Amino acid sequence: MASRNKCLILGFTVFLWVELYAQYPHIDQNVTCRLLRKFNLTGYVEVENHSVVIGGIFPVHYRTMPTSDSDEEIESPMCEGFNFRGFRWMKTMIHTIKEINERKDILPNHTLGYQIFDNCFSTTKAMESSSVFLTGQDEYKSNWRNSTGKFLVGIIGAGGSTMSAAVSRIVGIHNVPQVGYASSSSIFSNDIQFPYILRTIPSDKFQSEAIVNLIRHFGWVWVGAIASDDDYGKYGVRFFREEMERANLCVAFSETIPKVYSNEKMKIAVDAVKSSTAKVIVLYATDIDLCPFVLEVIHHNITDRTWIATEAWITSALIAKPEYFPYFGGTIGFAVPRSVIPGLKEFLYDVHPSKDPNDVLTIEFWQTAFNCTWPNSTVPYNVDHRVNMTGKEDRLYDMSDQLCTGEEKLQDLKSTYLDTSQLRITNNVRQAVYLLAHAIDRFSQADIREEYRESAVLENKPDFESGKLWLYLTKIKFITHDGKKIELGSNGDVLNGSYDILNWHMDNTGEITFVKVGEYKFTSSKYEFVLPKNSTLFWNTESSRLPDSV
Ligand code: TCR
Repeated sequence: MASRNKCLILGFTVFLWVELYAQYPHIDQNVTCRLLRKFNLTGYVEVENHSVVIGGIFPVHYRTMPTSDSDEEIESPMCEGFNFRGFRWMKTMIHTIKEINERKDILPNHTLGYQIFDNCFSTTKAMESSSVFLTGQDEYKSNWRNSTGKFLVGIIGAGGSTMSAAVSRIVGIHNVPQVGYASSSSIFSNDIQFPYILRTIPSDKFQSEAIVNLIRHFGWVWVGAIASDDDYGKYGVRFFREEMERANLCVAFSETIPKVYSNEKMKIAVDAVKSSTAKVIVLYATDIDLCPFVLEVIHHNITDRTWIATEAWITSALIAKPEYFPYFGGTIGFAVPRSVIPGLKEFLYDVHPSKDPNDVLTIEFWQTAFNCTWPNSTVPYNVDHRVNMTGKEDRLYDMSDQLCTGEEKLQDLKSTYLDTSQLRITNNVRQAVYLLAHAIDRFSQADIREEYRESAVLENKPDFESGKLWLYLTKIKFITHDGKKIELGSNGDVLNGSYDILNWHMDNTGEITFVKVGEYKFTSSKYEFVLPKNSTLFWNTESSRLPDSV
């Protein structure tokens, strides 16, 4: 019972009142403009009995749905398209916090609480979450230091670069550190623009360099590029183009995939691919943004191309589907190194909608995974249909006729959520939590002014400045559970790291496999490109031989 009380799982609606008293000389002096915004945020919160709270933001849905605002209320959008991978990331944050709380060697006298929200892969939701972190759930004053009696010491997230940038504009005002697990854009290396962002994923500067080295390795000189229309794709490709130029190689074309479906813009990108003689094309986008483009490639029957994948889609279940193999087989690119996380699998399996009727994410997970409706649930079960090839909305948003019994077996399920064979960004989430925990630990023990000691950080002394935690965060070095050293530079960037080079094959059961064919290691001053001659490479060309792109 005690643990149930401790654990407050939410399927709640947060109201935020913004009162604007506008005084116009020509109009009635008493005109009051009141804006009521209703946030529909979902996530998990456990703050009771913990001295410190960590925020988290994860994409558990693929997008927001349009809303119908009334005069009275401005409704925040609801979300749709359950993202099993994002749900795994969110659960990993909770798992890591629980692990740290049980450990005696980190923060022995304190435990970490959490407040975690779904951003639905949208900037709006990410910013709503940030407001709630700062103001509490139902007040309009900034009270991140004291209303709950806890410190919000930092935020894990917010996922993609564009979302993290938006969040930083809000929480950065209060110097709240943000640790990114997937925000790889090179913009965050600028610590004047983003003074409080650190990350456990390397900057794309390294990935763009790695791509050019891969291109050089295979002797390609004429390569196309397609990017998502956001801080990830645009800055990634910008760096890529600069590196190509430096290496005396040519970019045949460089187009973007629209964020909001536009037939016209999509056509420009597809036509560029179709009409170019470049047979090798870099796709700098996350899988969610890439999906409509992938459908176009299939629709136009574009085969005989070799795609260079960035880390954001190389192991994506959304794209690595056997039926797409004729078009995307032979894809080669980079991935964050894989890890095995002790105890995570068991933790992920420990999920059942009967545990808590308010745990709307678990109910939706169950309904979506087993294609059934949880009895008495108001959580819609939704089939994930994006805008289709003709640009028409092709969305089903419905409850399944079949009721869930609760006897459905997770063991029988083939779900990205439970697949622990490719823990890459998942491990970045874990290390982001560890980074914060180590820094709080060090800070709480530090030999700093007496009045700042321990109590200052952990008992909510009003003069505690979270900016001071920053000094510890950037100095932390630690060894991960799998023996890797984590060390960040003063701007919060990973100083050295590596990518696996993966190539898409099909195994004899008809599944796509991600075969590691090489490795790319880097520090800020040098790199090492390893792709042994005897690696088995699969090429999707007519001859099955290395494509020419000259
Ligand atoms: N950086 C992307 C987001 C992203 C991502 C991913 C999303 C990365 N890797 C894997 C989903 C799955 C890398 C960004 O926007 O910075």
